Amino acid sequence: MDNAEIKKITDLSQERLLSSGTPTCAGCGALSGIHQIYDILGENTVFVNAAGCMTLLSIYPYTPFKGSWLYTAMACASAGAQGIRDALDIHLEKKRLKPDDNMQLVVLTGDGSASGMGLSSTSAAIDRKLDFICICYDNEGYGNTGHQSSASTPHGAETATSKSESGFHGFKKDLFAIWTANKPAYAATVTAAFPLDLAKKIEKAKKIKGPSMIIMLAPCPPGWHFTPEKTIKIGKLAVNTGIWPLREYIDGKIVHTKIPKKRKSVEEYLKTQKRFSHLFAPENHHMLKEIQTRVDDYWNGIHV
Ligand SMILES: Cc1ncc(C[n+]2csc(CCOP(=O)(O)OP(=O)(O)O)c2C)c(N)n1
Ligand code: SF4
Ligand SMILES: [Mg+2]
Repeated sequence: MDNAEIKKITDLSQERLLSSGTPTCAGCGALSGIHQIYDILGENTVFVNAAGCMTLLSIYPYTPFKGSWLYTAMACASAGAQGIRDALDIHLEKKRLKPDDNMQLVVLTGDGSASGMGLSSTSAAIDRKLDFICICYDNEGYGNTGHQSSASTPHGAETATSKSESGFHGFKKDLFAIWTANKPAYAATVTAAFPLDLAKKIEKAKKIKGPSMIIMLAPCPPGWHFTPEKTIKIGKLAVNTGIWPLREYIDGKIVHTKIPKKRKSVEEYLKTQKRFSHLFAPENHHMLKEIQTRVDDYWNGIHV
């Protein structure tokens, strides 16, 4: 490819990036959270991105970030992060990079990758005590390829691959429990609807050396079937019904950073999204009860 061709391609991609404003959907809960996270992490950040919706943030050779971006296959973002960390460390050691120019390493992954094929490389990176922040935006499905079920899809939700009358038969995999079993330096759950809670946790993740794991509930209008202006309301309901516990794992202990004193009924959350509408049919009422019982059991079992 000659220089003229390269220029044509780069001009075209910049034009597309600038004209699209944002390549994600209106009301994207993941993007909203990433905005907040980036405000705290700052420009000296390298994103290592596992294939998914957020991959669209980068149109080669541009990204909306001032730092750097590496795109990887779904399974291996945490392995890619190790390579970048090693390269940065060599540059630091050889004084080719000033300590002030050191970069924060962030893996940006969807729930499909994080709770499925990305588990192995992430577990290995935690074992090696890689100094990175792994951020999983959890839109509870394979968003980028048309909202198929992932291991993180909640019980009963309708997805492109769970169209039966009772929705997804499986149960949402507990990624927080899996990650904390690996004993990282820090782990937390967040959502963009609670920006102060999110900010405090990202600050901590940035300061603590070693692997920090963040799971962010990311309401997704086209996947969950709601209109874009409801993203924040749905994030708040997820927390206030107790469906999405805000918690952190630090010094080997789990602490809840918000305990909803009077939990709203889970139905208030479920009825905001068409993916759950079939659960309100009389023959599925037992499923609503089951979902409520699981949430109640969780909160009755925690020690505060
Ligand atoms: C091994 C492999 N299988 C399938 C795909 C196709 N693919 C690209 S993105 C994606 C969905 C990933 O889901 P998730 O990690 O939750 O991210 P989201 O799309 O929801 O942002 C899939 C299946 C792929 N890139 N690699
Ligand atoms: S499909 Fe969902 S997660 Fe993906 S860009 Fe759209 S709103 Fe965001
Ligand atoms: Mg997803």
